[in-house]
Amino acid sequence: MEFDLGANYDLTAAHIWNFNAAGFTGRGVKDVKILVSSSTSGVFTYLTDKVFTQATGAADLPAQVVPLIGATNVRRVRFEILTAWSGQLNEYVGLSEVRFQGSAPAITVAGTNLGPIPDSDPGGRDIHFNVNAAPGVAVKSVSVQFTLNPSHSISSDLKIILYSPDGASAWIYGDNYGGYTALAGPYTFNDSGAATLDQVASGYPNGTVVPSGSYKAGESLTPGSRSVSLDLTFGGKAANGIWKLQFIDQVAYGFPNTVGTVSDARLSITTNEVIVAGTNLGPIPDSDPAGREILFNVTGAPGVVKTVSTQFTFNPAHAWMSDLRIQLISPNGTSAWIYLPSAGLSSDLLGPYTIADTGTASLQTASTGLGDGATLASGTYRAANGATLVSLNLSFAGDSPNGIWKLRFADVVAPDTTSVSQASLTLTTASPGKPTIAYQTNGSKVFNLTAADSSASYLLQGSDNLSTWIPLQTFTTSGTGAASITDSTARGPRYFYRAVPVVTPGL
Ligand SMILES: [Ca+2]
Ligand SMILES: [Ca+2]
Repeated sequence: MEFDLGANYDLTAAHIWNFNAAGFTGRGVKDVKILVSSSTSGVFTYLTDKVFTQATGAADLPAQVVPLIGATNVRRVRFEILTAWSGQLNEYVGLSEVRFQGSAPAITVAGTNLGPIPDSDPGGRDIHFNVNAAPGVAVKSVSVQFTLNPSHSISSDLKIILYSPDGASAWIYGDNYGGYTALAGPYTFNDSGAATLDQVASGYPNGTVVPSGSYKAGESLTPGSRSVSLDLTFGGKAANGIWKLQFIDQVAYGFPNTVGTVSDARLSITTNEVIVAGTNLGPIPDSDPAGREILFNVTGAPGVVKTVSTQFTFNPAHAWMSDLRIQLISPNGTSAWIYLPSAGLSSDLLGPYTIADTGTASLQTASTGLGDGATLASGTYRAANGATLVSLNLSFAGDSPNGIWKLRFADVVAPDTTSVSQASLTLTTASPGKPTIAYQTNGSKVFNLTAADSSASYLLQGSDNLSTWIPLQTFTTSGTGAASITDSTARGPRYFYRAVPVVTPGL
């Protein structure tokens, strides 16, 4: 049995619903060998052997969550079914449903317009990388790689610059010491490199080839090699568009091979999305408002929160869903209701349910009209406080993404019970920008923002106490991440402004 995921993903788990026709659960899959492939037609490699749990024939069975370790950059998954639960050799065999859980790996794009670098020509050669990710996806980190074949024999003759689609640039390589080493590669440039290519090249005698490897990006305009952070230069910018890697050959020498040919180039981008699996899964104590807190530990995410969604699954289904209250709490203590009932409902919750601003109905609205014992279908729903929809993005926009997030489940009515069997938190982040305020002689104030994300929308908020923030107006930034907003409203003697990145329905 093969699954084509439609794109490449780093998988963390498979959710398995085994064959579940009452009286025929022996046709369910028992022993299975799992293999993966990174392309639509390439070879499969062995990943793991698993035993899928036999279904019982009862309705509303939860999925079995099968961890997948080492399943990176997967396009296709193959289940080689070895046995059925009946043990019969010629059994019919099947599954009810399969879902895969994971995240998008780095976006890697091969360069086009490869070829020779024109000698002594400031126009140079531009290698193009056409990045076509999901709309609104912003850059978290950047890595670029190239190979010169034939090699370039006079290293000090070259300079190499990377441009993002909005025109921002970073030096990849430049020479500071007049090197006569040769460049061939492949050379990879990213923030985890230890030294610039120029620093390493200076340690090699003239005429030798600088070894391939991983380097920091660096520039040459000032004495001494200086490194450049590609992540700080390009972080938060829109990923989509044409990136350019420019090779400029500065001098014509009377030697062969002083030009070089770009024979291969790749750009690799990771995005600003963070997906964290919940810990402290388990039973929700019955008739106990303290409840159970699922924990999400977010570390190392750049910028501030832009979008928030969460997913969870119950096992077994919880009858009388209106026993439950569900709340998401950020590391700084800000909270938002996912589900706070304002109507009694006897239908069941099972999941997985994704709660996101992209959903339409709340859990309560979607369950209204379901009968006693019916189960709300898995899908994407809105957070809500009673009958009022809650924007998770707006609730947490501008907060720090890092720290322990909590998803609090309380079951306040006996006797029906359940456990939380799976939960995850997904955040995207954006630069908060750098604000300054200019006071005008007419009493109005101009809020200037720079170094914000060109791909994000922002909401200007005001406060007279630094704890309650009032929405003033939404705005977008220019291609360079700058904006200027005038507030003409008379304010009290102490008034504060901030801008938070927002993606909100209706805004
Ligand atoms: Ca040259
Ligand atoms: Ca209960």
